[in-house]
Amino acid sequence: MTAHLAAAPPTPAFIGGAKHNLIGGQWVPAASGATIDVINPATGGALGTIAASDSVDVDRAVAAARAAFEGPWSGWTPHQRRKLILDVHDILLDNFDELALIETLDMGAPLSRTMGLREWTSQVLQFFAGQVDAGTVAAAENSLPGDFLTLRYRPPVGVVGGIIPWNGPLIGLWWIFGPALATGCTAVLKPAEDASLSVLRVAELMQQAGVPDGVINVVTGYGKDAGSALAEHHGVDRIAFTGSVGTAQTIVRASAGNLKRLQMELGGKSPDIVFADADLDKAVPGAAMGVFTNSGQVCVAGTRIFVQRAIHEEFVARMADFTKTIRVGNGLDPNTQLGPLISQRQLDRVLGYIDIGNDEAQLAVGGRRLAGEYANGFYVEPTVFSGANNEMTIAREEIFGPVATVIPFDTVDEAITLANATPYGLAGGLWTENLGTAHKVSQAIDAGTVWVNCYGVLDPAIGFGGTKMSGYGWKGGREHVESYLYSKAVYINLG
Ligand code: TXE
Repeated sequence: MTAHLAAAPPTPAFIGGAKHNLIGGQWVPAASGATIDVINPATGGALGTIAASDSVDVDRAVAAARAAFEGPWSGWTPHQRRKLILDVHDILLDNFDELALIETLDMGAPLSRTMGLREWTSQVLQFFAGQVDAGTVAAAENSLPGDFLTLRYRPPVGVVGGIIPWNGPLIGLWWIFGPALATGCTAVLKPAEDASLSVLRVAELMQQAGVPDGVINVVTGYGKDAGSALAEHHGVDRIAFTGSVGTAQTIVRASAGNLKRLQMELGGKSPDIVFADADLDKAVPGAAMGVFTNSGQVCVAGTRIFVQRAIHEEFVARMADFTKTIRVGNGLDPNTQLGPLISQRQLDRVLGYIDIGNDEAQLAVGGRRLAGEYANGFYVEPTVFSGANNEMTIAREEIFGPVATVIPFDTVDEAITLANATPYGLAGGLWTENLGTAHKVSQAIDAGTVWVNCYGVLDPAIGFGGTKMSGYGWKGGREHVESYLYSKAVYINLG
């Protein structure tokens, strides 16, 4: 079903013109003067430009972050940092309608989703505000012979480089700025070339909230220029990356020069298992939106839906019916549930996989690019393939679009084997009314996060992360904050 845009909200004054980098508190163009056109994925229209930065700009940003790290910021108390994060929280919430609109225009997600990030942003910032004591000095009881005082410190690691993708910059930036502010690190963030505007506006607001110059820096540009320069830079102590496996491998190699600490959150081909005893009124929309949310551009998307054979036919029919009710359209329409894909490149990629799916399996619903008034945007219908098996390309490769693959299974053990037959290990889900099955299967799925009778729920205080080829390093929770600190012991001989 397509949603029709009636009256669009007014375009924020921030949109349009040339956007610059934030380096050491100054907004500056790329040293080369190069820019990247910003495209609205809903219309194909232009939204201005961002800086196409390279290693020269990254050098300057890292120098600014280092100077800030070694400057007065290092003397800020945990209480001052907590107050700063809460001030950032307040200014962001006061301006959230504008931020959501910028995100919708820049990366296509509907307002129904981006407006919903207000509550999430509030939670995540409050969480990090509560973590400012993670580095507080701890004195250990003397365990040595003689008269010793042992102190265990947790100093901040230093300058953190963040490289994030385009599928949710308003979420992704907090996994870097949040722990950096909480621990006293400084950061250089490179957002994705396809979606940088909301990050730039957040950075402006953070300046207004009083974040000192150089503590957060934003350098926009292509991965091969700005991203690789950050990954290689010897002035960067830690890299936090979210994106594709191939790019992660490049970054791991590039970061070897000064042995950076790394956090990698990569993609997945997550299983979502529907047992015959599941409540289908919940499982059908739950599993469907577990794939289609954000037009399938979600790292944890439950794209392999395993359905027990006894209910397989009924499930496919009900999922197809549900999918037909999903409203696809311009994200500015408050009724839109799914917006466009991020770019022509991503549209081509997803349509390519749909072609493969048509050869490999049966198309149950969807499968087309939207035409007519949508022809200039990058829209694709939510799509379900059935009659599939785990060996097919559409069941093995991350599509990162609204494409679900339904695969039948017979026994609990078979479901577990199939679910784990993937190089990825980011997430998984299962739907059952049987407590034993819920416990057994949730423990057996090799993944960092498993949902039972729900999908995609996330508490920043608990967090999520991956195993296998989905990466390493936890996002959220105390563990995440502690990964921005290192351990240091001081032994003092009092004798
Ligand atoms: O990802 P990249 P792309 C998957 C998804 C998608 C595919 C390709 O399957 O279809 O990856 O997307 C920066 N050094 N995910 O090409 O390249 C880049 O500028 C340093 C899953 O957009 O990984 C951007 O800021 N940085 C994923 C970021 O890396 C480099 C989200 C991500 O881009 C770089 C996104 C380099 N050499 C894509 N090359 C998820 N886990 O959510 C690129 N970058």
